[in-house]
Amino acid sequence: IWELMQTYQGVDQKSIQRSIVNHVEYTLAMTRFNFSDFGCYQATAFSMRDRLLESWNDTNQYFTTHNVKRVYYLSLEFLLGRLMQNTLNNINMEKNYREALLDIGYDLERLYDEEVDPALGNGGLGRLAACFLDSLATLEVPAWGYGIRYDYGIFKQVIRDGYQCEVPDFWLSGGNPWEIERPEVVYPIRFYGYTEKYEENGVERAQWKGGEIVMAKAYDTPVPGYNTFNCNNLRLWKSLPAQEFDFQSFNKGDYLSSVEMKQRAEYITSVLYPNDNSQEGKELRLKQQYFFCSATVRDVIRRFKKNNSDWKDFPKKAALQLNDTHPAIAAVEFLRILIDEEKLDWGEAWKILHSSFSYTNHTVLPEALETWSVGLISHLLPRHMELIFLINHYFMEDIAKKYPGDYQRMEEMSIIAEGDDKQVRMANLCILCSHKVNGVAELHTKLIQETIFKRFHEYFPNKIENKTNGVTPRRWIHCANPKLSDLITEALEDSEWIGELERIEYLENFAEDEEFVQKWIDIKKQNKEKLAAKVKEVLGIKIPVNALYDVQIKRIHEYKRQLMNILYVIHRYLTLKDMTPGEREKVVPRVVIIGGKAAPGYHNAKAIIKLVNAVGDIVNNDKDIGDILKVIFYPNYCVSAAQTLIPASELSQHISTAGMEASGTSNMKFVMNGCLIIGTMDGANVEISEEVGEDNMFIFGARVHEVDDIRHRLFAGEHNPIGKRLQRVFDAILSGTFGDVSIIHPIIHSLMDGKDYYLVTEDFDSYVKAQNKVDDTYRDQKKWNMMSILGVSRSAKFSSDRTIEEYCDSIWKVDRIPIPTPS
Ligand code: 26Y
Repeated sequence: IWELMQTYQGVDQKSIQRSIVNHVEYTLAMTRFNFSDFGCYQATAFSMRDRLLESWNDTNQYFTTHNVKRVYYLSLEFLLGRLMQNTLNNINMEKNYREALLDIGYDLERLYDEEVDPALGNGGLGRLAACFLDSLATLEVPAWGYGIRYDYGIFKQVIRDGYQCEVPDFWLSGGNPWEIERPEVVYPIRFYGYTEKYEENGVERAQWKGGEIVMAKAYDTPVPGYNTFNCNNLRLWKSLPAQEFDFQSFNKGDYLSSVEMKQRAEYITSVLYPNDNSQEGKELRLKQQYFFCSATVRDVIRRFKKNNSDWKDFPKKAALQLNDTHPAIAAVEFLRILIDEEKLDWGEAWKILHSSFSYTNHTVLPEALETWSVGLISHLLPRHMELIFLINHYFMEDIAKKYPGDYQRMEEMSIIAEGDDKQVRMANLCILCSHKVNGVAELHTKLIQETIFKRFHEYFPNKIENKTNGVTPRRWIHCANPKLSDLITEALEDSEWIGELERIEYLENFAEDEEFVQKWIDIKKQNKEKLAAKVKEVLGIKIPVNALYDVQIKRIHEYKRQLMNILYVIHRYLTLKDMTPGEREKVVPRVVIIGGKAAPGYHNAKAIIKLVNAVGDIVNNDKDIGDILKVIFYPNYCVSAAQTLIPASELSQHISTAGMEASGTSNMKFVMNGCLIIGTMDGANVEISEEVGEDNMFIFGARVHEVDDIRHRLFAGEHNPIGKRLQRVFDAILSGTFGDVSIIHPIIHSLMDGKDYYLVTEDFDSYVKAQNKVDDTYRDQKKWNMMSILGVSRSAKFSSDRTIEEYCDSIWKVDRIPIPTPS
């Protein structure tokens, strides 16, 4: 064994080169004398994976031997982004690889661009899961992510004639060198069928039988932490047919239908649903949820049983976190296994379930709260439906005891929404099954306590708590903005801030240091140049570098109010048109960039994309305007695009209607990159303003407590905030100034009719004022840069390391377990 241990992968130049070239020849079967950039990328990734697997194995072995408590993060989405750069930085090998590659004629940065961007998520929720994985590994918490290995990630957005088109993203076409297929880790997963009741030792028991079986196979991706030998795991499940042929139909001579069945099984994990914040209720989606939850729960139980024999110990060994209600059925599956298979009684099983599960809520939007029809669940998962009814029955008994006769309250708290088409409310189910429920920013948590979960908060006063989101400084500062990272390291005289962001506060001392500020300015300029080159390459549009870069990048949604942004841009354009050339020269030049995907079925969001493109077409080609205003719709916004856009931004927009954005996480990334925020008092903006100071942001708009009343008055026609400026903008749109944008006309008309649910017309004036203040401040570059540096120095709270520490302390009760460094 000792001799075999000597094969341990070296970190010197020769070892790295040898392992890359070996992979070129033996893994990729290419000639070592001539290989493409893509081949080199693949071989380099394989050589890195070899190194990761050593620490991955050591870590798991150590955790198993010491029988430690593990965290399991269950999520239907993991929006990882590219892995090579992040991995090299986390394992502190970027320099070694860069030099080793250069020596054989390859440029590491070019290889980074060869990697596909794995996009197994929609937006904030999926990206949060990815940041959490990085922090969990960095903090040496024994933790596994569990999810689905979709064949198709979120669609690629292509713009044709100003409209969004969706192109499938088959991200695995070039292979995936980061994952390890585990053909030995497979579980059978049942669907449909029936339940059979029987008696055993005088106890009535149930068993789920029949239906059809699909197999779940595991694929593992190592998750290295920053500056630690620990390496965690992300396990994703792929569906497979239970057997190559369905012998029954095969024997009947129905060969084709047996192949069809095989395809039906594979279909389960084929595509990520591209909706965020609005549920579709499709059977296939429920199948995905159950498929992945069942495989995960079985896997967790198997691991528990390796070292433990007493079920009571389960909560001491496992904490399962539900990323929104999407994996809610895992709780019921766990209960089913404990009761039907492990033969525990209800009381014991419930206690174990309740002490090990917890749930994060990410939204208050009613259309995003999942419900599934009782009919569908009964058909697909008959035993689970029975268990849900039982859970609800016991709970309703408790409520009736505590509030006799209060039927209204019982109706509100019931898991089942009564009516013609009975529905299961997944959030209510999750709250009941969990010992802790959390919101994702202070304001959001307060809102769920007072509105959607009010009754639950009264009944379980210690259950719902806050865990403000965070983002990983490794990807979002160190990798995305390496020059800024180096400058910070130079000023603080060491690089420990990357793993302990609290240390960044000392940067405050440099906010007025002329030499430092000049370097700060130069870096922003270089990042802007890089973005400008990208925009030229992708869109063929030249954008000036001396303009203020104003960016709004996120999923397109009415509540996020990209519409208000573009209405303001039109106002700015019309105002510029009114000016003399001399007056125009005094205006702060701006490049407005908007990017984001619309859910394929979300008509109004797609109309907004068309409007942005149409405005860009006119403004960008208007000779009067020239370089004073440019309007860019940045296509196919994704994690890798964010890594170029955010470091180049000077102003970013987080302008949702107050109370509607649960947290937002890109706001945090922008602050960390020295970008100022124009925003409403919503989500984590509130906490950002507490940290960086309201004076260092451009805050505007109605506050949460005002929204309902304003909306009511708008709808009742008692209040009309549309002034001359906004009316002129509407007229320009409706009269064809931007060509045929009739797709947006119905939205404009409803705004004019007061049907303005998102308060665009109400907030427009204070938005314009805030924008004027932006221009004034930008003219004073000294002040602007000071605000920028102060923002960065006060951003420590928004590291996901802080968030994860809070989850560990108050929800999961797990310890950090650094594994011993190999000698
Ligand atoms: C039910 C299904 C259609 C669905 C799928 C995805 C519902 C919601 C979602 C995604 C929600 C999401 O991304 N929410 C965002 O979570 C972030 C992380 O907590 C928050 O920062 C952000 O405000 C919130 O919109």
